[in-house]
Amino acid sequence: METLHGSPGWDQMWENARLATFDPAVRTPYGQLDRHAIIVRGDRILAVAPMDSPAVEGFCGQIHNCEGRWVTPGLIDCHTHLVWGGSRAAEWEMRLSGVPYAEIARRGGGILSTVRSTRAMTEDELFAAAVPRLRALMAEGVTTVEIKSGYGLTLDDELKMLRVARRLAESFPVEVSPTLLAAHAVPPEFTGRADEYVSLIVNEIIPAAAEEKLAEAADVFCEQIAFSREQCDRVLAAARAHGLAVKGHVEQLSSLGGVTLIAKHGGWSADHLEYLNHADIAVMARRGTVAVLLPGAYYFLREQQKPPVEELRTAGVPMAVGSDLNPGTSPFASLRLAMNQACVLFGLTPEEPLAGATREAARALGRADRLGTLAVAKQADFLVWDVEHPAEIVCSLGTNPLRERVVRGQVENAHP
Ligand code: DI6
Ligand code: FE
Repeated sequence: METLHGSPGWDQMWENARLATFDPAVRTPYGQLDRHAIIVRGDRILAVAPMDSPAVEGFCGQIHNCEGRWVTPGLIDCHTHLVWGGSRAAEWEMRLSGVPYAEIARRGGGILSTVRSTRAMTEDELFAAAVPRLRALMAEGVTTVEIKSGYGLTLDDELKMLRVARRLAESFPVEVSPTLLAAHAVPPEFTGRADEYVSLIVNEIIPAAAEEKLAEAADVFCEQIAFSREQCDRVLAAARAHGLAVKGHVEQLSSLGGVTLIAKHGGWSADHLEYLNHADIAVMARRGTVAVLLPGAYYFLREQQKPPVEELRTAGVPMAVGSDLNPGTSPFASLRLAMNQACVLFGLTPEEPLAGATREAARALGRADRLGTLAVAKQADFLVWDVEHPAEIVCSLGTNPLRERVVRGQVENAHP
């Protein structure tokens, strides 16, 4: 099939680029390489080469001239809850007037109010509600996105959410990493019987999600207002037994030891981490667990306790940054805003959240071998930006400097 962008089978080259490769083998800030080209065959990067190299000078194929622009890997949002029904803006209004998040949750609001709305919607309705959120993420450069369930909390409603995630992946040029978060809240019909709900997750929901290949990982909310360490342990053990990867919302509002649980099960990532303690940092460093920072929730909840970024850095724990896009604690569809917040609120350098939304986010989704850097053999997912410096991607909000979005070697509409 002929396309506007040339015949398939032709190699393509993006030339005259300034690359922010985030490749650890390139020992400059941002993995910067000036006057370089990326040569792509099919959906893979065949070469990353200087403009005066024989590979570039002798190139025969379709040429895209970047005219000196910056090119980064595609952005990866490694933590979102982007499928949901309803709105929690009125609850936000209450929170602003002083009612705490945990108190709203105890009154049946919070996550459970979204559960009511989500259960009441069909798969088609949930899909339609999710599309603008996904489009917003993609428009600012997201090429891979993690999407959690967790607002269904019955077998059918959790699978319904995961089917919406699958449909989004089939409908848009974006890769989706679907995560089962049945252990997000105790559903109202199980009030006072959390262990029985955990049994339902372990015996029915996890096996069904794994069987239908609707999820590749399982997540838990290990928190006083959600599930205990022991309950999370049961969920994660069952997930592993069914071949799912694991991760967790841990140490967000209190320190329950969720991180050691994630490490014990060989988890991809431990997320939030405001109340992470010193011993846990050593465990993460040893196990290579990615610390996923979610400054959006910290900002919207007006938390005071920050994750121990300096200690994570010193210990060499990889840090990723996600949007945590959800209707309650992080209601914005912008990974660039989350990266900005990571700098302003948590003290990251601009390079850190950019690495955290590319290389480290790929690691947090078990995709480090294929995504996250501009390097030979990686998937050709990258972005061409109208910026003078990569920090501008993180710094200058409100305008969108994304010029071109390349996914699996195909030029996609930058503003879908
Ligand atoms: N932690 C969060 O920040 C979100 N879920 C979680 O476990 C909040 C989700 C919500 O409030 O709807
Ligand atoms: Fe979350």
